[in-house]
Amino acid sequence: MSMLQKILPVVISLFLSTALPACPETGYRLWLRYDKISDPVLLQNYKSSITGYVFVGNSPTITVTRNELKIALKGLLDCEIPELASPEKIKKKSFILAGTPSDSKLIASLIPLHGLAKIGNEGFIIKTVRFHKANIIIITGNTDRGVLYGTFHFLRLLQTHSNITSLNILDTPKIKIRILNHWDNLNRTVERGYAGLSLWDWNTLPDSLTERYTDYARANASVGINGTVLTNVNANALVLTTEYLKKVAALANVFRPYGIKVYLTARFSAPVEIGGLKTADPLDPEVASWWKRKVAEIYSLIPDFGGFTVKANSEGQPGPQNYNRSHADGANMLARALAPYGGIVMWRAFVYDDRVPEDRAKQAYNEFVPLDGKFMNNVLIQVKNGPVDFQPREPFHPLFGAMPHTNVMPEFQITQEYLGASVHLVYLAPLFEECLKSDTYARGKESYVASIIDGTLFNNNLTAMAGVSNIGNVENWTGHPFGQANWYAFGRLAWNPYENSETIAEEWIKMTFSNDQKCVEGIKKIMMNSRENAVNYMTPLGLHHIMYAGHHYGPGPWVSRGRQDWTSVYYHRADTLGIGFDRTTSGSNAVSQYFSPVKEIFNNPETCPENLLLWFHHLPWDYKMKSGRTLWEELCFKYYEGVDAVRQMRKEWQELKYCVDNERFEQVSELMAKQERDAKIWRDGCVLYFQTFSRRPIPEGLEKPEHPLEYYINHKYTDIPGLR
Ligand code: BDP
Repeated sequence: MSMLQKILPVVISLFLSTALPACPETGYRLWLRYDKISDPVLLQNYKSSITGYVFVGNSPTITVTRNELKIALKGLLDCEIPELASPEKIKKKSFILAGTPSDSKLIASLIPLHGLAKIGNEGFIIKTVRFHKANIIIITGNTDRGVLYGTFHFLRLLQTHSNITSLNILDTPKIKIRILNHWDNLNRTVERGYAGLSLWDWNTLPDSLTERYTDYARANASVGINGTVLTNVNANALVLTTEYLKKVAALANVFRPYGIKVYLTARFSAPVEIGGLKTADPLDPEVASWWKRKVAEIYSLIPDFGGFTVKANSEGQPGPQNYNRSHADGANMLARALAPYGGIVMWRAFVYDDRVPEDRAKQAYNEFVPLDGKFMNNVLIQVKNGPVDFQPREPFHPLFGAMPHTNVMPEFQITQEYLGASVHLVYLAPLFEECLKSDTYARGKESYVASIIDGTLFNNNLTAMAGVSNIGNVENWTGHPFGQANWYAFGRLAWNPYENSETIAEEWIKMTFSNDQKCVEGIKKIMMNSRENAVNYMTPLGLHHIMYAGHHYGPGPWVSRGRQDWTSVYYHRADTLGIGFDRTTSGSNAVSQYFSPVKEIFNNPETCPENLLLWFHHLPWDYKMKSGRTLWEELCFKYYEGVDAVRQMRKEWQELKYCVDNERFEQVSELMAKQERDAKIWRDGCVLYFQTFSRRPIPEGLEKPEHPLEYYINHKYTDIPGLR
């Protein structure tokens, strides 16, 4: 063979690999990309540590886990890693051994029992063990689900280029139920959804089960999410009919191997609407037995059904109060039907009514605290992170810590209803973290929200955390490529509510974009600043609920018509004297719902954190802020700071072009341009509107708004996904 003949194929393949464009990046793979490890030294090191793998056990969970590892290793290590036979006979030097100790005597002999005793039924151990001159990486747990989570954790180590030479990891979730809430309707529209239609294609279910359902389950399992409520909290009783339950069962079958249970929203009036009863009164025996029969039917189709989420007597939804019964009467009636099967009820505390002459922020507490101790053990009260409604910034909800004899779970919103939909880059983990790390003082210092919801403060066995999903059927799942980070971060925080958002961001960036250190730092900076920036250009200094009525995307501080507690003027209370909602002891007294010293801190404008000032106080325009500026000036500066930060972020993104694929680079660049445009609309609309009360100039040196106030009031958005 001539030299030319020898090198020709190499030259051709080299040419092809450089000349052919890489596959276009759609974002579909989320953080489970499994591209080849770019660092050649590390790649070699991983290859010599993983020369084969063996799984023991053959449950559906082990099968999908084995498959995940196989695909991932092939991608990451760029070669087929052999699956080995029985571990005892292996001659290899370094391999992975995965399974439970009950399926493998070898694992049982190598993993200490006291370790296994610590990890419950979902935790895992990853440990490098020396055995007959071989290094074995053992991935184990007490159950196959532990092995599944351990395998995803191990893959995350590879994806984030971590050292795997001598592993000794033990991890277990701190919260039992880690659940997404889909606000998906049966016609496939998604309430507050900005990423296309619902994933659930009810027309083609139960027969057609697309790959997407499996990939959804994989993504959730990879971050530890173990439950999904398929339907909108504004529920449709039809989903409880036999026809739909069969479709739900088909999805449950797909999700089961990944450790994910399905849950449904229960419309309280279902016994009337689909059951033909005259009433849905929870104390009526016929109603209770209708639900018992319905629940029995559900479990006959879905043996591991999770339970119900219920929005009752809230925003027009039916509930027990329609029959003069309490929330406890309603929740317990459903809980009794579910209890024999191990099912649960997540009963939402998002209850308020404009006919109640009381500050909306106080109503949930007033309604639920007197019911503390009256709920059954399989009920959780699902509380939004703040007392109003998923605003860019709210204080923590005063119900956290106020119901020591009740299971209380938080609900966060992953979909960005009030934070720029799928157009603004806003990394939400710092918002979630702010709530979780708030000290309620319910049992003295260090009574963090996290320690209430993980059951440690009040000894609850049943714990949960819910996130309102931002997922739809668009190719990249979330619309904005950075929306994926919010899904990811929710899962990681539900697994460990003490984790910090920066660590989570770093992991996600490495898995989703690049391990290049400069790149990671650059993207992380953008993400970590993004939530505060959005607060600044939307609702600085504790302002809240001043968005456009209806779609909630743009500003609407002028909204004053219709139901009072749905207007903006109800919340900002601006007048010629000042601005802000007086919730002090001399105002609505919402501060009294917090424990000391939190209530005193909030009650005094001098000690109240400035970022919550106008949440708790109505202050004069000339009130002196810590910066030395007046309140009016500070408000303007914050709004301008917000827009300037978006401009800065755009510059920083441009510098990252070298490490981001073209598709996502361009998509994010375009979205950031829109974000700047719309941040400016927020700023200018709000500043001009509040100026009509403050009657003071916009401080020297700040650019003047482009248009008069009327322009912002009449502005219509034509290019924002999902706005209706
Ligand atoms: C509000 C949303 C509304 C939801 C409601 C809820 O605007 O669409 O139905 O929350 O959580 O923020 O029930």
